[in-house]
Amino acid sequence: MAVLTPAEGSHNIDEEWKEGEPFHWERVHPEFTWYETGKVNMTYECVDRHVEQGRGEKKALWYFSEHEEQSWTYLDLQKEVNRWANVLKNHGVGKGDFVFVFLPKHPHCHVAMLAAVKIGAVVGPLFEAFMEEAVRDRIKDCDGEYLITSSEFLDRVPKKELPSLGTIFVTDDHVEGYVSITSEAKKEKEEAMTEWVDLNDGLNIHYTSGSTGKPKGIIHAHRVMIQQYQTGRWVLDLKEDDIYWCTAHPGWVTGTVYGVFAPLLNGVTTVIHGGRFSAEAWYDVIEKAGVSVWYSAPTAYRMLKSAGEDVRRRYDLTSLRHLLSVGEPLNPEVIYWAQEAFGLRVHDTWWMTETGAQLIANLPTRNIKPGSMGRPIPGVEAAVLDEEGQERPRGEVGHLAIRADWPAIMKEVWKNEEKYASYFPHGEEWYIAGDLAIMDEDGYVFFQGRSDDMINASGERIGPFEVESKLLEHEAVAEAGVVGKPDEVRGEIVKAFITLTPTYVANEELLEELRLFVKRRLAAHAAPKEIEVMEELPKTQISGKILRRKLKERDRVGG
Ligand code: 6R9
Repeated sequence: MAVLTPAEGSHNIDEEWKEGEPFHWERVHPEFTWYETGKVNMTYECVDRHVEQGRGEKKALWYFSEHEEQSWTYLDLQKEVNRWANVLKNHGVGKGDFVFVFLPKHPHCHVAMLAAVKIGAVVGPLFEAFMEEAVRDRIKDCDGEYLITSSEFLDRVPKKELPSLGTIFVTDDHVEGYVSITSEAKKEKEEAMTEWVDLNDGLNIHYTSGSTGKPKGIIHAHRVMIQQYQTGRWVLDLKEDDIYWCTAHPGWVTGTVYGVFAPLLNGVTTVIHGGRFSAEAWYDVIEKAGVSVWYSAPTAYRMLKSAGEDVRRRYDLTSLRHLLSVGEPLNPEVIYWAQEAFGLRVHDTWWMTETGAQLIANLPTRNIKPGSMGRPIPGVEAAVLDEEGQERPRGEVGHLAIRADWPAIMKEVWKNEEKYASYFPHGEEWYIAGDLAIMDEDGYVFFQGRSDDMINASGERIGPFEVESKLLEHEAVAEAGVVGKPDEVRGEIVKAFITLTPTYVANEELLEELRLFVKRRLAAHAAPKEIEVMEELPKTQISGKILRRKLKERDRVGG
């Protein structure tokens, strides 16, 4: 198997940890104020601490949109967070209250979240493109009392259906019937009291959709900072002078953990880009800001790839030094493309809303095996188990499990102990992720699919990811989603949904060529019996993951 060796250059982890050495998370504790005081607050560690330590003039946030650029120092951020925190307090927000934040990617979203956390509230960031129902389900589930939003989003807030909602704050100056947090903040002091809480007190809530039922509220506690800081340091490799950009909105856990908390904990400059994806706009931000560390998702990398070399060559992207990916399997083809396009490897990372921070990753110092998510990070132990909870032999597929003692693990599933318990079917020792994976002799973990995505065709188990990645190697294919389609004879057949790259048109000849392409390069049984060309693949709204479940349903209904 091809192995990509690390590039030259030094990384934070070099001097701090050697491969094979044990690592205990306690080692990180002295980095924080609570190590001495026993009391903690995420906002203090993200913002105030840097000002107190003389980094107040350093740029904390750097915002780009089509019409505007803003830059905020750590001191600016501290003052505004404090003013907003005072306004929230004046309106009765207190420790443990739920404060939902429904705002676009903008510094105000950061300020709102940090202000709520500063006074001990539990913040619930909502994805900017949510429609009425999604907003309602989430706020209703935990009887949310407060919401910070903007006037352009108000028509998606079904106020009448949300009796628990007391105050709605808007980030505009005058809107009848709402509290303008921005104008009230102008009258407030630049200082605010920090609500010192315990490590296990609630910090934020993110709703995740399972395969059934309504989304579940995953609550994290302030202790997540131990791992969020440390993974920022070792996995993202954030250093003093980095300009860092995570493309996710805080409504997705990635945007909260690695777009807001981890970079601020590490004291770097965070880039925020308002607006939608376009290859031109994104490359432009990288060039203008001089982004050095970039964290995005496979879908974004694939879109940049299919936007073509001509577009990319128009921008100076030489500031980039470290690329990362999360959320979906990272196809080897994307890694090879990035090597050509940027001269850099893409470092995959694996984690979940429930896990609170990265657990498996390609550390900057390790070899990368394209197709693998990497290995457990220091302080994390992973295994691949069978249905009974026994370890599977190396090289064989099973349930991905993590020894349940990492600091960022969720605190609870809101009002749903049963759901919480379902992650621990074999007792407290192992957390079962719901992903299927293979671990090789060297401990590298290869993602195979969600447990419910595996395909069983005539008794052969086929992971959709492998077939998708193979299809992607063909230059006609821009994106691919592979599912099992019910079949009377074979149980299931492999069915591929694809989108084409710009110069290709769908015809029988091409589809046959693709079938043969997979058959010759992978295996006959893995070659899609059916291929359907789509304009666009269905994706999760928040994180852009290909929705295999939707593709499956489509097949059942459409035949
Ligand atoms: C952070 C995040 C979690 C699920 C997870 C898995 C998939 C995440 C991945 C990956 C393959 C990776 N996933 N990272 N699959 N390779 N590097 O994505 O959280 O939205 O809760 O999703 O996403 O299936 O179980 P969340």
